[in-house]
Amino acid sequence: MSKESILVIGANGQIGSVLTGALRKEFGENNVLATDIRADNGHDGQFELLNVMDAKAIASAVERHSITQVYHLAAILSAKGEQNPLQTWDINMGGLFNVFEVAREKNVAKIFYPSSIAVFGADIPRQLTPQDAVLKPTTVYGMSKSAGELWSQYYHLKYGMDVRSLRYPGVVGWQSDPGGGTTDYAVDIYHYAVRGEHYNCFLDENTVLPMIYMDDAIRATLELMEADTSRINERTSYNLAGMSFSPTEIAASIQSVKPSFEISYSPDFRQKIAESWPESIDDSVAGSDWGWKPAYDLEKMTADMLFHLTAKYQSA
Ligand code: AKB
Repeated sequence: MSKESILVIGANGQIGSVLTGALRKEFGENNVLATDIRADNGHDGQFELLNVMDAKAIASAVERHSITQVYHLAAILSAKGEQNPLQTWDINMGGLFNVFEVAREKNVAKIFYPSSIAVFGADIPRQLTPQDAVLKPTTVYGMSKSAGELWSQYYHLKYGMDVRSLRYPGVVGWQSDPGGGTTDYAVDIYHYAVRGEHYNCFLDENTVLPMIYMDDAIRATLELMEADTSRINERTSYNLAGMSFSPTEIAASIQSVKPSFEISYSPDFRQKIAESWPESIDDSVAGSDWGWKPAYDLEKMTADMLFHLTAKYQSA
């Protein structure tokens, strides 16, 4: 019987919905409370409505469920965030402070805070961007994540809070839909391919970005959170890599299985965001500190995505 009692905030999101299932498998159905600002999207276990801007509601959930770990996944992402920069800052930072303050007051043992490759901007090597590259993000989402990383470190240094964080690349999975990100095209494209439809990509054909398959992203999160404290030397956030590809390359990998798939390109405002980010990430520090190693490359991901999405559409 697990001693952990886990709160997931943002459990209906792209990563949250898959991570909640994985945590329930690991720690038991009844030991993971899924929460989101939107109504339950079919979670099997306990679910409560929760707005991360409501500190009292977070405190009440933590108290009522004797929470020992919080996964704080609620945030506005890069593309959507640019529509209302000040509101994005308020929600991304306000939510973070609410979670950190409740965790500090209620002595929550461990917190997971997702960061992103969006923390990077100008003046970085764009190939194999290192762990300690300068952070000059140009989106409000990236700015909030970069500030959030420093606050994670601050709460650790000042209060001894065990906050752990990953800089997720674009996450690609069949189980859930992304929302409001610049890397979302890499999920959408598979849906169009499986439905037999033409895909018009919002990024330029040669824009290379770092991505990771959902299975790897979830495993990285669980491995980081389960690693012995002595192995966590980076208290801002760990660089994390899976693979890197351009829209042309992902299209070619789909066409190797579905030769009739067609793609065109109409870059929009997201192109500029993508161009400010790294093309590939050096995650060797995560490898040496807690043993991180990705399992999926583009070919393996395409095979898995097409298999699962075909089954999903057939059973719908
Ligand atoms: C986005 O595109 O905004 C996110 C991210 C890379 O953090 N997927």
